[in-house]
Amino acid sequence: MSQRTLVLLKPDAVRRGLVGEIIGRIERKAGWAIVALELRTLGSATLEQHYGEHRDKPFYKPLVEFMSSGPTVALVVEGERVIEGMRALAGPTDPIAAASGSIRGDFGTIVRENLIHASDSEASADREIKLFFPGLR
Ligand code: D4T
Repeated sequence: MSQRTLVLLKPDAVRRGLVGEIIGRIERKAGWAIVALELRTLGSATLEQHYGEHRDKPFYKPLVEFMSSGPTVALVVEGERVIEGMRALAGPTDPIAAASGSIRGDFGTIVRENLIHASDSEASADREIKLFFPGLR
């Protein structure tokens, strides 16, 4: 089942020089392909839409501040079961609980600065791809 998913390499990943390492892991998954990629600093309008479900949570404001604190790499990855697969590659939200071998498990310690976002369902992927790459066919 070929799918597309929206991936963000968050400002901590860019600042720490981990973009090549993380993209390399994505590229090495057999049959997956990057079909869109852009470096950009996210504004509050985009982040309000992207993280709208968390608007009322105590971590929302610091999360938006962190996510707009520097450039992010946004990409769309296409391939077999890529939505589930990218979540597995990333590891769970809390990097301390994430297994070694996952991106968050190998490089993270802080929940907010957990390096990477990947869409969590087909509905989220559709919505997020339209938000970040409205012209993508
Ligand atoms: P994203 O959406 O960035 O891929 O992360 P997850 O899908 O793994 O986790 P999430 O939606 O629950 O959280 C979104 C984002 O908020 C940060 N966060 C989360 C935080 O700063 N403090 C917290 O307590 C939680 C739960 C990290 C990811």
